[in-house]
Amino acid sequence: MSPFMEFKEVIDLVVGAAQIASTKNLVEKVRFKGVADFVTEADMQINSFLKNGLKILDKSIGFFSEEEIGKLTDPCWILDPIDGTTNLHFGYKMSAISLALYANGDIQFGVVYDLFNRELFAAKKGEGSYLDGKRLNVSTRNIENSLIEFGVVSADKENVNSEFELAQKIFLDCLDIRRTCSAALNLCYIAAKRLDGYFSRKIEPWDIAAGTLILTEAGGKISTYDRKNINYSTSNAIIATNGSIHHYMQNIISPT
Ligand code: LIP
Repeated sequence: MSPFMEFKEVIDLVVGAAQIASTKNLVEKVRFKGVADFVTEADMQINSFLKNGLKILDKSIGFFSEEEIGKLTDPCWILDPIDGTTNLHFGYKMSAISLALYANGDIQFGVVYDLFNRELFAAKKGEGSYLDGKRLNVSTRNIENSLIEFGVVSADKENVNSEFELAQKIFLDCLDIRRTCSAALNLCYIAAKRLDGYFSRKIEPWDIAAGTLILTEAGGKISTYDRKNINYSTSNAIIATNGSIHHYMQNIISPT
């Protein structure tokens, strides 16, 4: 039996919402939230579609989303209607809907739906991670053979030196690096052995809530730069890996 039976209607809602991102004029209609920070009409419409749909399923669960001012409650849905909005607006095909259920102080369920490849990543706490129904396990690659993704804070161009310095150091030790800008998909890609590590000095909870569970249920690790667990009520500095290279990444990013 699928571990996701109880979340079937939630998954159907997410897959249904993806249609909105296929509407050309909704993706082109863009508003600037800040430096290098866009919101399209598609983000707003997916937000409303899912908020209303989730409310009908269970009105006692809170709602915390990139596109709405609010705060984390327990229990709560954590939504990024489109993770990789800039990618979507530019036609760079790396964007996803990311939805997680936070309850009892942790993520209990997460789904990330790739808007272009139509791949569905999902995980339930204690029951594993799946890609289109197939169980996922992280790689066992060491740093020499690893592909590493990194995030930068696009809105803070004056303080990016540290990230590029770290990326350079890691680049010299690993196989190669990437920066594709959907943190949700980056975490799923580590779960699916397509990537081995990811780091970012500042990432928001909705970008990583679902991906964190998908990663850890596939055997991966995630921690903050100061070696703590993720705090889902605020932004975090994160290191996410296949587990095998976690010490290497921690030691290079924040040596004790
Ligand atoms: C984006 C992230 C991306 C990160 C950007 C941004 P958005 O999310 O997923 O990886 O580098 O700073 O936060 O804004 O497209 O949902």
